[in-house]
Amino acid sequence: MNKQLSVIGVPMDLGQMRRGVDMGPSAIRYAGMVERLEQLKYNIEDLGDIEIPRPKQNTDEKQDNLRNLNEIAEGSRRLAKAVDEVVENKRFPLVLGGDHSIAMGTLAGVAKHYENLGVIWYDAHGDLNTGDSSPSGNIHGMPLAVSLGIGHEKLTSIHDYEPKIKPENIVIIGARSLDEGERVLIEEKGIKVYTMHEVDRMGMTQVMEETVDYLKDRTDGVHLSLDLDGLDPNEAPGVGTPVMGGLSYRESHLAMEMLHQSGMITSAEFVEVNPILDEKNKTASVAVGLMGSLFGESLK
Ligand code: EXY
Ligand code: MN
Ligand code: MN
Ligand code: MN
Repeated sequence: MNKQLSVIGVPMDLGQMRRGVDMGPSAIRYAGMVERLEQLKYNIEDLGDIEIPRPKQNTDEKQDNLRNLNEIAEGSRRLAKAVDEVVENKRFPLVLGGDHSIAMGTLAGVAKHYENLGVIWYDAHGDLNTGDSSPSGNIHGMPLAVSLGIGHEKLTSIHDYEPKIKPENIVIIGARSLDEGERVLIEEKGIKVYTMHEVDRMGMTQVMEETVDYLKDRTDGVHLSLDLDGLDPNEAPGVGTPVMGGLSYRESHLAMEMLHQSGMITSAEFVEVNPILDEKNKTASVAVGLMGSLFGESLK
């Protein structure tokens, strides 16, 4: 794994309705991220936070069922530029959210550097909505579709190219809340999904073995987009859209260890940590614990 890490915080809360997720990057830093990774002998440069524009109008006004479209598009462009530069400098981008809408910017910055970027989407949700299919108008439920080039042009065109990724290079893990339009898209595009049902039946070991196997020959880099709501809300309560019956901390820890062993992860983001909804920074600590495993902590 690349030992040169660049951390970028993205205090974005415009992709959904619960305030507080903009403080996610601080919460993760306070949970001891840098110290934890320095122990693993990484060289860490913290680039601070991207500036996110504040909406001028009432946040409930939507354009084409897309809440805060212009501000999110602008924030994503700034993030894409910063991430692009990190990859250009041969460093590993580690992005801290912020709600999951930030993945549009992260992927825009990363995918430019790969022919076939793989994406592991660790999440209770598919994030495959568009303005037309979304029940909420919340853009944090759309970044995976946008990255496939599906959705509003102001979003799909971020960083001046599209699409960013291909459907056959995606693996979704932990899904248990998919809207009708998302199911149709998954079927139509042949996106690989391990729902909670499959995780329960197969076990996380097999899910990760298959995931690594599936991605290793077809991709030239793999981005991990880890939404903390992929975990069960009992263990990661500080998220805006919790869904019961999620992945355990132990399963997630194992998944991160296996990804470390695979050596295939070339960029990562940890999103949806909302310290206002959290219990004593528990969810941020879980995020840092998972980073420890992803970046190579082990008991031996
Ligand atoms: N599917 C629902 C929607 O589009 O409104 C909920 C999306 C939640 C997205 C979270 C962050 O992963
Ligand atoms: Mn998500
Ligand atoms: Mn989610
Ligand atoms: Mn372990």
